[in-house]
Amino acid sequence: MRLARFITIGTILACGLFSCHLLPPRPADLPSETVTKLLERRLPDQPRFVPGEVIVKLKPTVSPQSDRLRKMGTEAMERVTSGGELIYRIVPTLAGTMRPAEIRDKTMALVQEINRWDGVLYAQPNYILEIADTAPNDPRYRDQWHYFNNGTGPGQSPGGINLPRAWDLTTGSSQVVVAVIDTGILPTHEDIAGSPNYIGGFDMISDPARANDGDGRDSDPTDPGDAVADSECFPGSPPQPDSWHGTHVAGTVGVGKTNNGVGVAGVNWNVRVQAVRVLGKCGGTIADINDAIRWAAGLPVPGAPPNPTPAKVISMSLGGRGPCLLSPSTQAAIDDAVDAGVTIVVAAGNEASDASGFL
Ligand SMILES: [Ca+2]
Ligand SMILES: [Ca+2]
Ligand SMILES: [Ca+2]
Repeated sequence: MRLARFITIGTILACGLFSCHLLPPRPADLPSETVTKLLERRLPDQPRFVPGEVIVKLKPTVSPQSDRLRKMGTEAMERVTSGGELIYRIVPTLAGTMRPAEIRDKTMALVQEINRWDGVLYAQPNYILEIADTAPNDPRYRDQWHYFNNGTGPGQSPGGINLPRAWDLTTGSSQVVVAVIDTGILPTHEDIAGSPNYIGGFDMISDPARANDGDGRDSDPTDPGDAVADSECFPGSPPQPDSWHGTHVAGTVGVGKTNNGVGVAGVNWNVRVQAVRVLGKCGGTIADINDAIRWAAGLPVPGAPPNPTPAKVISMSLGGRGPCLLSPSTQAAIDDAVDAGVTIVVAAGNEASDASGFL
């Protein structure tokens, strides 16, 4: 993605976004083993994608070449994305006879082949993105270090954003809607229940198994948890506890009540926060994320109701390994949202790695 097109304050925001305490139970109450697992959550070394699926953008005058697809053992799914892309997939009966490595290889071969066809603007895998790290390395960051002034002296914190001085100037505006594209939210959390800052959202996860709430897309972005067992995501994938990451991020933005003597304070005391759910068990697909970006921006998404309160700011604290050019469909979604006047803020991660190496 052309990072210059969005506000590249990811490092600052990432520090803020990952530092919220709005977790039930509070991290301090979690078993140390669980905390260790959360801290060890890292992006995989290689980009992951949905086996067998290819996102394809055709030129406007071109129609899907069904015969050609059939000969290749593929078909076009009925679903059309918010970017007008089609999703091709290996025919399920064929995929069922293939080993996982074969499906992965065939998916990449299909991407290369289809990109060579006349009339194709781009073809890419349906990448899977994940929480862009859950926490910085120092577990004590949870003690509001992010509110401090940046520095290493007494009462200071590297990466701190000096919030008390900012609050002297303003505690934010209820006119600003921030969409948090993440794992959803826990609306019954003691600091969120009854908060005027929470205005609902949408659950954009199309795969019920990934969604973990019993269905595909729906209007309730409540986070049912995203814990996974050993090897549940792919062979050898580590077990993970529920992250409650979306609640965590939204809490830092300011979805809860602030200055109420309960829980934590948000960066913005008066903001309106919309939860758009895309990350479930084993992460979320780029096709769902692209649709979530456009929905949050107030743009149409096939099959989803219009967003009654389009966002001025979209927060995406998620990522995957690989350069942005791997996903032209996401660049298109970002461009559409920016053209609609939305500021997009993305995590730069907490891994001291060049942000250009992440989707
Ligand atoms: Ca659902
Ligand atoms: Ca739901
Ligand atoms: Ca509070």
